[in-house]
Amino acid sequence: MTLNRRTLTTAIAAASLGALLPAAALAQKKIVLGFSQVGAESEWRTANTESIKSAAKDAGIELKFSDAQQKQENQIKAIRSFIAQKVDVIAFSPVVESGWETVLREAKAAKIPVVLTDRSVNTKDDTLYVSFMGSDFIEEGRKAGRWLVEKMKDQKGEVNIVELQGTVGSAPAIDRKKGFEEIIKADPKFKIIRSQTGDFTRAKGKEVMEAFLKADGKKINVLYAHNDDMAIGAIQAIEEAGMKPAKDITIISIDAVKGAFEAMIAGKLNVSVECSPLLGPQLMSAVKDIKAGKTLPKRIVTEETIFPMEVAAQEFPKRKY
Ligand code: GYE
Repeated sequence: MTLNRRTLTTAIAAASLGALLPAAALAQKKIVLGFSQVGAESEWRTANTESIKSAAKDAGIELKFSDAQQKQENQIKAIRSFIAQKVDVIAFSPVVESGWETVLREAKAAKIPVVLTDRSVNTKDDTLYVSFMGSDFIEEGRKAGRWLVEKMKDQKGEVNIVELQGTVGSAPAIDRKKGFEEIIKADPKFKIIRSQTGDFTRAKGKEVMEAFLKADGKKINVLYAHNDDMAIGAIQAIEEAGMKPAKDITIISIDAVKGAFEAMIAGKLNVSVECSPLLGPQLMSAVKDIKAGKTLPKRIVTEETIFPMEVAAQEFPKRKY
């Protein structure tokens, strides 16, 4: 090959580009993810936060993390600040289902993709978010209901149930109630005699259970708690009232966190329906896919099971949260 002027310049340009490449690669910007968390209300939430933080680190994603202390207004503020900072992707776990349209439109106008994790929103316009990843809360409620129906199948008289609901207006509180009721309504012997929110916390679970016990005491056959923390708080209230949890009152809860396994092993909780908080790795791969221009499924459902107290001791060592 004869080296004319043109090929020579091209060769020089290619060589200098090659020299520049490693530096350019080094300087490549990290993906920035803004994440607005609900709060720190439960063992589940703590595990969820930990999963998101460690997965971001492992994935080399820069995480801007904001804790809303269970207040929607704080989440809206955080999302607006992520928009102002021009993050690459916004993810959040909406504390309640409604009231997100305005801020989601602002994110859309700024062309920042939004991923919902754990809890969903009830907007009609599903172009306002890219994907929703998390559990099927209705199905969790159904699992709780099916377990109870089976456990009480030979019971002749009425089964009086008290219910500790999660945060008012939140997707898991709405759906876990719905799924449970759908199953138990098949037999009129099942009666929810009281239902109140315990806001997903131990302290509130205990407080509300105390009130239930004061009002109905020995009439109560079953406690259905929308999460383990409220059940654990309620167990204390039951013991303080001189009754035996899991014996005098059958207790069903949701999450299957370590605290629930400890209570089951101690014979104080009958069953916990699994709800996995380990959404971090899934979220980070979704963020990378979005940046790579891939299309994500609109709904990514977490696979889960149910743990009755009989298997608790054997399962406990395998639990990751
Ligand atoms: O069950 C509860 C937490 O949204 C699935 O929130 C989550 C729920 C979880 O506070 O413990």
